[in-house]
Amino acid sequence: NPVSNILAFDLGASSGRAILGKLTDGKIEIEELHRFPNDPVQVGDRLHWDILRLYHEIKQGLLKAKHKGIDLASIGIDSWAVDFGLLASDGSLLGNPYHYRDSLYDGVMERVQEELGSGFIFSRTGIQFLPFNTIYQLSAHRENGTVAMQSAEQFLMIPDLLRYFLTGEKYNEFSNASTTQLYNPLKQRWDEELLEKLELPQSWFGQVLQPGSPAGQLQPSVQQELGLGAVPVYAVAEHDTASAVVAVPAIERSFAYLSCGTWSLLGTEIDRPIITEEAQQLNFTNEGGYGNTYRLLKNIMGLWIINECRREWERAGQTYTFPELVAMAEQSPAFTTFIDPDDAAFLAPGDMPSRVRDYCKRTNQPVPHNPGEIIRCVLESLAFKYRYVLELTERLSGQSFNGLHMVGGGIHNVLLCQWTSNAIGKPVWAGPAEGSAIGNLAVQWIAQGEFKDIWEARRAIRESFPITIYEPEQGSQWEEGYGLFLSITGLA
Ligand code: LFR
Repeated sequence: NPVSNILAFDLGASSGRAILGKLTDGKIEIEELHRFPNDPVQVGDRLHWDILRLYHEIKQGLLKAKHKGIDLASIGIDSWAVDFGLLASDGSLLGNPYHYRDSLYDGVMERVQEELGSGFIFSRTGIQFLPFNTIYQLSAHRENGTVAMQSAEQFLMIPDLLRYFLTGEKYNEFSNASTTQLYNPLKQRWDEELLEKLELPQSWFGQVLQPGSPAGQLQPSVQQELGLGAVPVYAVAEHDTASAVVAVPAIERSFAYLSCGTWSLLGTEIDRPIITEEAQQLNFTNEGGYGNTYRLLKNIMGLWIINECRREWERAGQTYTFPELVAMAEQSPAFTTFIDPDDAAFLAPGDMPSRVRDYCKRTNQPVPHNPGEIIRCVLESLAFKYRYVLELTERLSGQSFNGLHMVGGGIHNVLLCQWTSNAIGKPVWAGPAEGSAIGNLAVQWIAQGEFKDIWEARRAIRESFPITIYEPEQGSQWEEGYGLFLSITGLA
């Protein structure tokens, strides 16, 4: 069989990469052609994504492929969810997209819930209540009468927008559209009643492509600029978490996963959304996935807290690498202090070490002082929160899991993988680390008939990438620690 070369652009909240995928006789190889920072830019009080820079970096990725003499069969883009750009009638982008952690969105969710009723919103979307969902972002822009809202004609999410720059064609995509909390999975279209109540024009919300759909090709101006041909562009599972779940190397249909990066997303893949009162109460989500599947999961704040701690210490003149911090945590005393990583205090960027200390003070715990103690507290709390959400996932889905798949860059943190296994008392299967990029590639290959279906793709992923197995370590401290964690955080 000839080799199939394709490219995945995977944009995360702190960096992006262009990953070349090569498929030879069912074996996948990947190569990182280009990696670039994705630094949000604060302008006054507002926090933006540098969308044109990201587009520039995508073109650099295409050029690097060209300079290596690679003939690309196709490309696809995935990114974080919920964020968007608005287009004017002439097709131009109205302003810089906002970062979902912008303080403009503070308190908006509560107002919209009050106005429309949480039950109304959840029953139509099946999506968890997160203050940064697109529905609340758009409501905030409407309340503030931002200029973009007045001249907008079309709504595109981040990967839609970049794909549009490349191809000139405007489409939305299902996995990402679901995260807006404006899409109705039962009716399989944008929810007209919700849009109407929010005074959002239906005409902004375009055709929603299923992941794996052809979505155009490099437009002539781009071909000319880069000296490339009419490379086909696919709408992949454009929500990075949807792509990561495609790449879970599961054998059985019923499996639990943890996509571990800036965020930790823990849940299971199901065929029909679970839109019940219990799901709403537990604030679970049913995000759209590849092949009409749904991701029943919860967002957990994840390594964001540690990244923000690092940034804060760096601002104070102390630079620690991630491995250094983890080593310091390992040497600090165990099960001393806990946080609920999903406390609202940890969502916005800022002085995270102080917020961890404040949380400990307000919950009458000893206050962690040095970085080792703080990181220990965060990592143990994350491992316990994983157990908590895993058990809720079992309850809600009526399944029981004999282990947890971990994918994403977070699996480089060996201590976190081991502690997760200790906390859940079950094995953790860690790999692959480039989950989102590999899922992005897999969807393109399935669309091209290189794989029969997602299960054949998952088998190839299992056989192509190493998977590290962590078994729970003996000892009852983790069980006792969990009890402490639950009572301190009030989750019990
Ligand atoms: C992970 C992720 C999550 C989403 C959050 C914000 O990268 O896509 O799934 O809830 O970012 O978009």
